[in-house]
Amino acid sequence: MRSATPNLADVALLSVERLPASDISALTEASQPPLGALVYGVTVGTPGAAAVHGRVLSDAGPMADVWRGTGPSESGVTGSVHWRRDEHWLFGAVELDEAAHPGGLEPLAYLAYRDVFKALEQTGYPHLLRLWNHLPHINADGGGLERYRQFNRGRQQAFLDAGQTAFDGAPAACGIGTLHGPLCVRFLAGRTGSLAIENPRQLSAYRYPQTYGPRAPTFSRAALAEIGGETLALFISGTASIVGHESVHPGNVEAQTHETLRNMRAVVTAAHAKATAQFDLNALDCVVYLRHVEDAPVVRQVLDQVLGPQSHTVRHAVYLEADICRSDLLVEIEAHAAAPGVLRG
Ligand code: 3EB
Repeated sequence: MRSATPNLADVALLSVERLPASDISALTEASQPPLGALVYGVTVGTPGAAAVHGRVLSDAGPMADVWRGTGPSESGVTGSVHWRRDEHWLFGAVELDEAAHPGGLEPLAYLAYRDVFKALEQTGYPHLLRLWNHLPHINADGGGLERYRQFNRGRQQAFLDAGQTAFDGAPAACGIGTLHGPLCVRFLAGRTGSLAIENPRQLSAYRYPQTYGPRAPTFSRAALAEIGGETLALFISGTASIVGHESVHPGNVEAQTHETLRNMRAVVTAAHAKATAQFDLNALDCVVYLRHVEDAPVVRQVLDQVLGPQSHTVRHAVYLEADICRSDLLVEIEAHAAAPGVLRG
Protein backbone atom coordinates (compact mmCIF):
# COMPACT_ATOMS: atom_id res chain seq x y z
CA MET A 1 0.00 0.00 0.00
CA ARG A 2 2.94 2.30 0.58
CA SER A 3 3.97 1.96 -3.03
CA ALA A 4 0.43 2.79 -4.16
CA THR A 5 -0.24 5.67 -1.79
CA PRO A 6 2.98 7.03 -0.30
CA ASN A 7 1.18 9.90 1.43
CA LEU A 8 -1.05 7.52 3.41
CA ALA A 9 1.60 5.25 4.80
CA ASP A 10 2.73 7.92 7.24
CA VAL A 11 -0.61 8.15 9.01
CA ALA A 12 -2.00 4.63 8.69
CA LEU A 13 -1.12 2.05 11.35
CA LEU A 14 -0.44 -0.64 8.76
CA SER A 15 1.41 -0.48 5.49
CA VAL A 16 2.83 -2.86 2.94
CA GLU A 17 5.67 -2.27 0.56
CA ARG A 18 6.65 -4.36 -2.44
CA LEU A 19 10.42 -4.73 -2.84
CA PRO A 20 12.94 -6.90 -4.63
CA ALA A 21 13.49 -9.92 -2.39
CA SER A 22 17.21 -9.15 -2.30
CA ASP A 23 16.43 -6.05 -0.18
CA ILE A 24 14.74 -8.13 2.52
CA SER A 25 17.50 -9.52 4.67
CA ALA A 26 18.73 -6.04 5.66
CA LEU A 27 15.20 -5.20 6.83
CA THR A 28 14.55 -8.36 8.78
CA GLU A 29 17.88 -8.01 10.60
CA ALA A 30 17.18 -4.37 11.54
CA SER A 31 16.50 -3.44 15.16
CA GLN A 32 12.87 -2.67 14.21
CA PRO A 33 12.04 -5.46 11.77
CA PRO A 34 8.73 -5.42 9.87
CA LEU A 35 5.81 -7.46 11.23
CA GLY A 36 6.28 -9.92 8.42
CA ALA A 37 7.19 -10.43 4.82
CA LEU A 38 6.00 -12.74 2.07
CA VAL A 39 8.74 -13.53 -0.41
CA TYR A 40 7.54 -14.69 -3.80
CA GLY A 41 9.81 -17.16 -5.49
CA VAL A 42 12.58 -17.67 -2.99
CA THR A 43 12.86 -21.23 -1.85
CA VAL A 44 15.80 -21.05 0.52
CA GLY A 45 17.09 -19.04 3.42
CA THR A 46 15.51 -15.62 3.75
CA PRO A 47 15.64 -15.25 7.53
CA GLY A 48 12.52 -13.80 9.05
CA ALA A 49 10.55 -13.92 5.82
CA ALA A 50 7.89 -16.38 4.71
CA ALA A 51 8.69 -17.96 1.36
CA VAL A 52 6.06 -18.62 -1.27
CA HIS A 53 7.66 -21.50 -3.11
CA GLY A 54 7.44 -21.19 -6.87
CA ARG A 55 9.15 -19.89 -9.95
CA VAL A 56 8.87 -16.13 -10.46
CA LEU A 57 8.02 -15.12 -14.00
CA SER A 58 8.48 -11.34 -13.65
CA ASP A 59 11.61 -9.80 -15.14
CA ALA A 60 12.38 -8.17 -11.80
CA GLY A 61 13.04 -11.56 -10.18
CA PRO A 62 11.85 -12.60 -6.71
CA MET A 63 9.80 -9.92 -4.96
CA ALA A 64 8.56 -9.45 -1.41
CA ASP A 65 5.60 -7.81 0.29
CA VAL A 66 6.80 -6.31 3.55
CA TRP A 67 4.09 -5.65 6.15
CA ARG A 68 4.80 -2.93 8.69
CA GLY A 69 2.99 -1.65 11.72
CA THR A 70 3.99 1.32 13.86
CA GLY A 71 6.08 1.57 17.00
CA PRO A 72 7.86 -1.21 18.83
CA SER A 73 7.14 -4.84 18.02
CA GLU A 74 7.99 -8.18 19.53
CA SER A 75 8.06 -11.74 18.30
CA GLY A 76 6.90 -14.99 19.87
CA VAL A 77 5.83 -18.56 19.31
CA THR A 78 2.46 -20.21 20.04
CA GLY A 79 2.44 -23.91 19.18
CA SER A 80 3.52 -24.11 15.54
CA VAL A 81 2.85 -20.39 14.91
CA HIS A 82 5.71 -17.91 14.74
CA TRP A 83 4.44 -14.37 15.08
CA ARG A 84 5.41 -10.73 15.44
CA ARG A 85 3.12 -8.06 16.80
CA ASP A 86 2.90 -4.38 17.54
CA GLU A 87 0.13 -2.60 19.43
CA HIS A 88 -2.45 -3.17 16.68
CA TRP A 89 -1.51 -6.09 14.46
CA LEU A 90 -0.21 -9.64 14.59
CA PHE A 91 1.48 -11.27 11.60
CA GLY A 92 1.94 -15.02 11.90
CA ALA A 93 3.30 -17.98 9.97
CA VAL A 94 2.88 -21.74 10.27
CA GLU A 95 4.95 -24.14 8.21
CA LEU A 96 4.24 -27.84 8.66
CA ASP A 97 6.29 -30.51 6.97
CA GLU A 98 4.20 -33.50 5.96
CA ALA A 99 7.09 -35.88 6.54
CA ALA A 100 6.90 -35.02 10.24
CA HIS A 101 3.08 -35.20 10.32
CA PRO A 102 1.78 -38.26 8.53
CA GLY A 103 -1.96 -38.63 7.97
CA GLY A 104 -2.59 -36.26 5.09
CA LEU A 105 -3.62 -32.66 4.62
CA GLU A 106 -6.86 -32.81 6.60
CA PRO A 107 -5.24 -33.30 10.03
CA LEU A 108 -2.38 -31.02 8.97
CA ALA A 109 -4.74 -28.17 8.05
CA TYR A 110 -6.62 -28.75 11.30
CA LEU A 111 -3.41 -28.54 13.31
CA ALA A 112 -2.24 -25.39 11.51
CA TYR A 113 -5.54 -23.58 12.04
CA ARG A 114 -5.98 -24.82 15.60
CA ASP A 115 -2.64 -23.22 16.40
CA VAL A 116 -3.52 -20.04 14.50
CA PHE A 117 -6.63 -19.62 16.63
CA LYS A 118 -4.68 -20.48 19.78
CA ALA A 119 -2.15 -17.77 18.89
CA LEU A 120 -4.93 -15.22 18.31
CA GLU A 121 -6.53 -16.03 21.63
CA GLN A 122 -3.35 -16.03 23.68
CA THR A 123 -1.99 -12.80 22.21
CA GLY A 124 -5.27 -10.88 22.09
CA TYR A 125 -5.70 -10.18 18.36
CA PRO A 126 -8.99 -12.00 17.78
CA HIS A 127 -9.76 -10.89 14.22
CA LEU A 128 -8.24 -12.53 11.15
CA LEU A 129 -8.10 -10.08 8.25
CA ARG A 130 -6.21 -12.00 5.60
CA LEU A 131 -4.80 -15.53 5.22
CA TRP A 132 -2.37 -16.93 2.68
CA ASN A 133 -2.58 -20.72 2.24
CA HIS A 134 0.12 -22.44 0.19
CA LEU A 135 -0.34 -26.19 -0.20
CA PRO A 136 2.14 -28.54 -1.84
CA HIS A 137 0.57 -30.63 -4.66
CA ILE A 138 -2.88 -29.12 -4.15
CA ASN A 139 -4.57 -31.07 -6.97
CA ALA A 140 -2.99 -34.46 -6.23
CA ASP A 141 -5.06 -37.36 -4.95
CA GLY A 142 -4.79 -37.67 -1.20
CA GLY A 143 -6.11 -41.22 -1.08
CA GLY A 144 -9.66 -40.99 -2.45
CA LEU A 145 -10.02 -37.24 -2.01
CA GLU A 146 -8.14 -34.40 -3.69
CA ARG A 147 -5.63 -32.80 -1.33
CA TYR A 148 -7.29 -29.35 -1.56
CA ARG A 149 -10.56 -30.96 -0.48
CA GLN A 150 -8.80 -32.64 2.44
CA PHE A 151 -7.37 -29.26 3.38
CA ASN A 152 -10.86 -27.72 3.25
CA ARG A 153 -12.17 -30.36 5.66
CA GLY A 154 -9.48 -29.73 8.23
CA ARG A 155 -9.67 -25.96 7.86
CA GLN A 156 -13.45 -25.69 8.24
CA GLN A 157 -13.47 -28.02 11.23
CA ALA A 158 -10.79 -25.93 12.96
CA PHE A 159 -12.83 -22.75 12.36
CA LEU A 160 -15.95 -24.42 13.79
CA ASP A 161 -14.17 -25.88 16.83
CA ALA A 162 -12.63 -22.51 17.62
CA GLY A 163 -16.02 -20.78 17.37
CA GLN A 164 -14.74 -18.71 14.42
CA THR A 165 -16.86 -17.49 11.53
CA ALA A 166 -16.60 -20.19 8.86
CA PHE A 167 -19.35 -18.73 6.64
CA ASP A 168 -20.59 -15.14 6.29
CA GLY A 169 -17.81 -12.92 7.59
CA ALA A 170 -14.91 -15.33 7.02
CA PRO A 171 -11.53 -13.68 6.38
CA ALA A 172 -10.07 -12.95 2.95
CA ALA A 173 -7.65 -15.65 1.77
CA CYS A 174 -5.93 -17.40 -1.08
CA GLY A 175 -5.50 -21.15 -1.53
CA ILE A 176 -2.65 -21.89 -3.89
CA GLY A 177 -0.67 -24.98 -4.83
CA THR A 178 3.10 -25.06 -4.65
CA LEU A 179 5.38 -27.50 -6.40
CA HIS A 180 7.31 -28.33 -3.24
CA GLY A 181 7.79 -27.22 0.35
CA PRO A 182 5.73 -27.50 3.53
CA LEU A 183 2.07 -26.59 4.13
CA CYS A 184 2.27 -22.83 4.76
CA VAL A 185 -0.42 -20.75 6.44
CA ARG A 186 0.38 -17.08 6.94
CA PHE A 187 -1.99 -14.51 8.38
CA LEU A 188 -2.59 -10.95 9.41
CA ALA A 189 -4.81 -10.39 12.45
CA GLY A 190 -5.98 -7.30 14.28
CA ARG A 191 -7.62 -6.01 17.45
CA THR A 192 -10.71 -4.96 15.49
CA GLY A 193 -12.65 -6.85 12.85
CA SER A 194 -12.80 -6.41 9.11
CA LEU A 195 -15.86 -6.24 6.90
CA ALA A 196 -16.31 -9.18 4.54
CA ILE A 197 -17.15 -8.42 0.90
CA GLU A 198 -18.78 -10.91 -1.47
CA ASN A 199 -18.97 -10.91 -5.26
CA PRO A 200 -22.52 -10.85 -6.70
CA ARG A 201 -21.23 -12.71 -9.80
CA GLN A 202 -20.08 -15.64 -7.68
CA LEU A 203 -21.68 -17.91 -5.13
CA SER A 204 -19.93 -17.40 -1.81
CA ALA A 205 -17.15 -19.97 -1.62
CA TYR A 206 -18.35 -21.12 1.82
CA ARG A 207 -21.66 -22.05 0.10
CA TYR A 208 -20.13 -24.11 -2.74
CA PRO A 209 -22.10 -27.34 -3.27
CA GLN A 210 -20.58 -30.66 -2.23
CA THR A 211 -19.56 -31.44 -5.82
CA TYR A 212 -16.44 -29.39 -4.96
CA GLY A 213 -15.72 -31.41 -1.84
CA PRO A 214 -17.43 -32.50 1.38
CA ARG A 215 -16.59 -29.24 3.19
CA ALA A 216 -16.61 -25.82 1.53
CA PRO A 217 -13.57 -23.53 1.47
CA THR A 218 -13.50 -20.96 4.27
CA PHE A 219 -12.96 -17.46 2.91
CA SER A 220 -14.74 -14.32 1.78
CA ARG A 221 -14.09 -12.73 -1.61
CA ALA A 222 -12.51 -9.68 0.02
CA ALA A 223 -12.19 -7.83 3.32
CA LEU A 224 -12.17 -4.15 4.18
CA ALA A 225 -10.31 -3.06 7.29
CA GLU A 226 -9.91 0.32 8.96
CA ILE A 227 -6.18 0.74 9.47
CA GLY A 228 -6.03 4.16 11.15
CA GLY A 229 -5.65 7.67 9.76
CA GLU A 230 -9.05 7.37 8.07
CA THR A 231 -7.50 4.84 5.73
CA LEU A 232 -9.06 1.59 4.53
CA ALA A 233 -7.22 -1.50 3.41
CA LEU A 234 -8.84 -3.76 0.82
CA PHE A 235 -7.72 -7.37 0.73
CA ILE A 236 -8.94 -9.13 -2.42
CA SER A 237 -8.87 -12.92 -2.03
CA GLY A 238 -7.54 -15.21 -4.71
CA THR A 239 -9.87 -14.61 -7.67
CA ALA A 240 -10.32 -16.93 -10.62
CA SER A 241 -12.53 -17.67 -13.61
CA ILE A 242 -15.54 -18.82 -11.61
CA VAL A 243 -19.09 -17.61 -12.25
CA GLY A 244 -21.75 -18.79 -9.84
CA HIS A 245 -19.90 -21.83 -8.57
CA GLU A 246 -18.68 -23.11 -11.94
CA SER A 247 -15.28 -22.77 -13.54
CA VAL A 248 -15.79 -21.11 -16.92
CA HIS A 249 -13.62 -21.08 -20.09
CA PRO A 250 -11.80 -24.37 -19.43
CA GLY A 251 -8.58 -24.57 -21.42
CA ASN A 252 -8.76 -20.90 -22.49
CA VAL A 253 -6.33 -18.86 -20.42
CA GLU A 254 -7.10 -15.62 -22.24
CA ALA A 255 -10.82 -15.85 -21.49
CA GLN A 256 -10.10 -16.99 -17.91
CA THR A 257 -7.96 -13.90 -17.34
CA HIS A 258 -10.71 -11.60 -18.66
CA GLU A 259 -13.26 -13.37 -16.43
CA THR A 260 -10.94 -13.07 -13.42
CA LEU A 261 -10.57 -9.32 -13.98
CA ARG A 262 -14.36 -8.99 -14.31
CA ASN A 263 -14.67 -10.73 -10.94
CA MET A 264 -12.07 -8.45 -9.37
CA ARG A 265 -13.87 -5.40 -10.75
CA ALA A 266 -17.14 -6.69 -9.26
CA VAL A 267 -15.44 -7.15 -5.87
CA VAL A 268 -14.07 -3.59 -5.96
CA THR A 269 -17.55 -2.29 -6.85
CA ALA A 270 -19.06 -4.31 -4.00
CA ALA A 271 -16.48 -2.81 -1.63
CA HIS A 272 -17.46 0.72 -2.71
CA ALA A 273 -21.01 0.08 -1.52
CA LYS A 274 -19.68 -0.50 2.02
CA ALA A 275 -17.10 2.29 2.26
CA THR A 276 -16.49 5.91 1.39
CA ALA A 277 -13.11 4.97 -0.15
CA GLN A 278 -12.51 4.74 -3.89
CA PHE A 279 -10.38 1.77 -4.88
CA ASP A 280 -9.10 1.40 -8.40
CA LEU A 281 -8.50 -1.82 -10.29
CA ASN A 282 -5.55 -0.01 -11.89
CA ALA A 283 -3.91 0.76 -8.53
CA LEU A 284 -3.58 -2.61 -6.81
CA ASP A 285 -0.58 -4.62 -5.70
CA CYS A 286 -1.44 -8.00 -7.17
CA VAL A 287 0.05 -11.47 -7.40
CA VAL A 288 -0.77 -13.46 -10.54
CA TYR A 289 -0.53 -17.23 -10.15
CA LEU A 290 -0.14 -19.21 -13.39
CA ARG A 291 -0.47 -22.95 -13.76
CA HIS A 292 1.57 -22.98 -16.98
CA VAL A 293 4.65 -20.79 -17.39
CA GLU A 294 4.05 -20.60 -21.12
CA ASP A 295 0.73 -18.77 -20.52
CA ALA A 296 2.51 -15.74 -19.05
CA PRO A 297 2.65 -13.67 -22.29
CA VAL A 298 -1.10 -14.07 -22.93
CA VAL A 299 -2.02 -13.22 -19.34
CA ARG A 300 0.25 -10.15 -19.37
CA GLN A 301 -1.33 -9.04 -22.63
CA VAL A 302 -4.82 -9.22 -21.15
CA LEU A 303 -3.75 -7.23 -18.08
CA ASP A 304 -2.08 -4.63 -20.34
CA GLN A 305 -5.18 -4.40 -22.49
CA VAL A 306 -7.71 -4.14 -19.66
CA LEU A 307 -5.70 -2.09 -17.15
CA GLY A 308 -3.22 -0.21 -19.31
CA PRO A 309 0.50 -0.95 -19.52
CA GLN A 310 1.33 2.07 -17.35
CA SER A 311 -1.11 1.22 -14.56
CA HIS A 312 0.28 0.59 -11.10
CA THR A 313 -1.31 -2.86 -11.12
CA VAL A 314 0.49 -3.91 -14.29
CA ARG A 315 3.84 -2.31 -13.44
CA HIS A 316 4.01 -3.88 -9.97
CA ALA A 317 2.39 -7.26 -10.66
CA VAL A 318 4.25 -10.34 -9.47
CA TYR A 319 3.85 -13.46 -11.62
CA LEU A 320 4.42 -16.82 -10.01
CA GLU A 321 4.24 -20.37 -11.29
CA ALA A 322 1.73 -22.25 -9.13
CA ASP A 323 -1.17 -24.65 -9.16
CA ILE A 324 -4.71 -23.37 -8.74
CA CYS A 325 -7.19 -25.07 -6.40
CA ARG A 326 -9.34 -26.48 -9.23
CA SER A 327 -7.57 -28.43 -11.94
CA ASP A 328 -9.56 -26.66 -14.70
CA LEU A 329 -8.37 -23.21 -13.58
CA LEU A 330 -5.23 -21.81 -15.22
CA VAL A 331 -4.87 -18.43 -13.53
CA GLU A 332 -5.70 -16.79 -10.20
CA ILE A 333 -5.08 -13.21 -9.06
CA GLU A 334 -5.01 -11.77 -5.52
CA ALA A 335 -4.44 -8.16 -4.53
CA HIS A 336 -4.35 -5.53 -1.83
CA ALA A 337 -4.66 -1.76 -1.76
CA ALA A 338 -5.21 1.15 0.61
CA ALA A 339 -7.29 4.28 0.08
CA PRO A 340 -8.56 7.14 2.21
CA GLY A 341 -12.02 6.55 3.60
CA VAL A 342 -14.12 4.93 6.31
CA LEU A 343 -16.65 2.13 6.46
CA ARG A 344 -20.25 3.21 5.85
CA GLY A 345 -22.87 2.81 8.57
C1 3EB B 1 -12.19 -19.92 -5.79
O1 3EB B 1 -12.75 -18.85 -6.05
C2 3EB B 1 -10.76 -20.05 -6.23
O2 3EB B 1 -9.27 -22.05 -0.37
O3 3EB B 1 -8.65 -20.25 0.68
C3 3EB B 1 -9.54 -18.58 -3.91
C4 3EB B 1 -9.27 -17.95 -2.71
C5 3EB B 1 -9.62 -19.96 -3.95
C6 3EB B 1 -9.09 -18.69 -1.53
C7 3EB B 1 -9.01 -20.85 -0.35
C8 3EB B 1 -9.44 -20.69 -2.79
C9 3EB B 1 -9.18 -20.07 -1.58
O4 3EB B 1 -12.77 -20.87 -5.25
C10 3EB B 1 -9.89 -20.69 -5.23
